[in-house]
Amino acid sequence: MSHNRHDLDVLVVGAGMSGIALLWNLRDRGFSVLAVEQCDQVGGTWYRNRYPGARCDVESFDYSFGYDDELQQEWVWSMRYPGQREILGYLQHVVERFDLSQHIRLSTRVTAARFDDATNRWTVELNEGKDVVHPRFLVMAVGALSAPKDIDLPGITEYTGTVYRTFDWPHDPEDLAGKRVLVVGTGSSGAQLIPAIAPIVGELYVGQRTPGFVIPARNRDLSAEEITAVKRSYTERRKANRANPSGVVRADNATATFEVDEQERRREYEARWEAGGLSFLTAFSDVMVDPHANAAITDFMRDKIDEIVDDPDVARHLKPTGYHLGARRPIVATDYYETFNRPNVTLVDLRVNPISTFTPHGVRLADESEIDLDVVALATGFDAFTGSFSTVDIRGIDGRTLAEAWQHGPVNYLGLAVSGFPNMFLMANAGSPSVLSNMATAIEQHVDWICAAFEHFRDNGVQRAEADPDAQSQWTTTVDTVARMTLFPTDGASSWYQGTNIEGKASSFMPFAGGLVEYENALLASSGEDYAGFTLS
Ligand code: NA7
Repeated sequence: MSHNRHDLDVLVVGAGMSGIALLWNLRDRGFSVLAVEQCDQVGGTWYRNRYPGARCDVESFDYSFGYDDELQQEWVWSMRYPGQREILGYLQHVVERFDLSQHIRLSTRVTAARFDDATNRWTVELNEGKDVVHPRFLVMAVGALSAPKDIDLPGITEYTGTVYRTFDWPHDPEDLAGKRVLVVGTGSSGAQLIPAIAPIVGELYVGQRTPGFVIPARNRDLSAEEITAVKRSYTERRKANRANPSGVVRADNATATFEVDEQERRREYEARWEAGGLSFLTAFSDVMVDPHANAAITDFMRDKIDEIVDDPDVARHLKPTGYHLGARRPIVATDYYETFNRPNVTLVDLRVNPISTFTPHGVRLADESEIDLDVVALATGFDAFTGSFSTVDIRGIDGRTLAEAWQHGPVNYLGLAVSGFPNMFLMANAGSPSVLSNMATAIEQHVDWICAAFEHFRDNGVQRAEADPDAQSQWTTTVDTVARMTLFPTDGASSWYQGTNIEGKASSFMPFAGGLVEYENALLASSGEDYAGFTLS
C-alpha cells in the first residue's frame, strides 16, 4: 500500500490489540492512517508470548472489542479465559474481516521520530531510514509489556543448551518431552508455563526468587447456554464494564473485611477461591487499601498453600511474605501449587540458594550443587511501560529526546500526551489505568477519546495539540497521590509497576491507580472544556 508521504493523518506504532483497535476506528472515521508493526504478523503481545500455557487473566467475553455487534454476536470463545492462540486468532480475524491489512505494514520498525515545528508534522523513520513518513499525528500503541528485561543471569553465555524466553517463544520449539528444564521467574508468565510443561518434561526445576500470590483460574469450557446469555445482553455488558473501575464487572463486595466475623470472612474468601480469578481481590472493599485487611486475605492464601502442597518445606518456600497482595501483579494460573506435588518438579529457592553461575551443561548454585539441563526457560519479565519507547529515538520540540523528558519517569498529561512532544499520543500505557484494568476496556476508552479529539481537531482546523507543562505536572502528581492512597507502592519487593524490577530505572508508580471511572471523568473534564490542559493551534 502506498501513502502520499505528506498526507498521512495518523501513524499508529504497533499492531497489537491497541493498534488494531485504533486503526480500525480511525479508518472508519475517514482518517488516512497507517499502522506499522515490527513483527511479521499482527497481534503484539499475543503474537509474541506463545509459550505453553499463555493465557489472559481477563475472561474471554470481556477481553474483546465491542465496536461491532455482528462481530461479537458471531465470534465464539471456547473457554472462560482465552488462550494465546485463540486471542491471536481473534485479532487476525478482526484485521481480515474489517479489511485492515491494507493499512498495516508488517516487519516495519519505527527507528526514529522527530517533530517538525514548521510543518506541525512528525518525520518518522522506518527501518533505519529505508522509508520515511510524515504523519500529522503519531500514536504510540507500543504496549506496556513489550520490551523484555535484559538477561542478568551470571554465566548464561557459557551455557550451551537451549535458552527460550517466554516473551518470544519460538514457533517451532524443540520437543520438551523427557527434557531437563529450568524455568527462571515465577511471575504470571512463569506461573502459567510451569504447570503447562510439568507433565511433559523429564525434570522441571523452578528457579524462584520472589514467591507470588497465585490465585486459581478455574478455567473451563464455556457452555452454549452461557454464550447465548452473554450475547443477548452484550451491549449492556460492555457498558457495565466501562462503568466499573477495573473495566470489567466483578463481584465487588462493598463490605469491609472486619465488618464481618472470622467465620463469615473465611466463607467469602473460600467462595471466591473456588470461583477462581481476580474477583478474589475484591472479596472485601478494603483489601487494596487497608494493610490489616490485606494481611487477613493473604493469611488465607498461605493456609491454602499449606493445604495444597504435600511437602511442608516446599510449601514454606512457596509462601509470599513481606509484601501485600496486589502490590505486585497478582497471578492467576491453573494447578500452580499442585504442580509442586509432582515427583519430577523441584523448587529451587534462589533467595536461599542463588545461582552462582551457568555452566556449559547446566547451572551451579551457591551451595556448589550442580543441575544438568537441556533447556533454560526465562520468564524474567519486562522493562514495563517505558521499555518499548526507549528503542526509538523520539525527539520533540528543539530536538529534545523523550528519554530526556522521561529521565525521572514517564511524565505525561492524562496518560495521553507529553509536554514538548506535540501531536504525539500514547495508548494504554503509563499515566492511565492500562495494566491495572481490563486492557480491552482501557483501550476502548483511549480509542474513543483519541477518535473524538482527532475529529474535533479536523473540524476546527487544529494542526497542533500539545500538553501544557502545568497540566502535565498536575496529572503526574495526581497519578502519584492516587497510588499512595492504595497499598500498591508500599512494598520493598521489586515490581514492574514501579520500575524497581529493572536495575537503574527511575522509580515511580506508573499506571493510574484510580480506576477507569475516575479516569474517564478526568478525560471528559478536559475534552468537555475544549481540551483543557492542551494548547491547540
Ligand atoms: P514478572 O511478573 O516481572 O515476573 C518476572 C519474574 O522473573 C519474577 O519472578 C522475577 O523475580 C524473576 N526474575 C527476574 N530476573 C531474575 C533473575 N535475574 N533471577 C531470578 N529471577 C528473576 O514478568 P511476567 O512475564 O511473569 O509477567 C509480566 C506481566 O505480563 C504479567 O503481570 C501480566 O500482566 C502479563 P523477582 O520478582 O524480581 O524477585
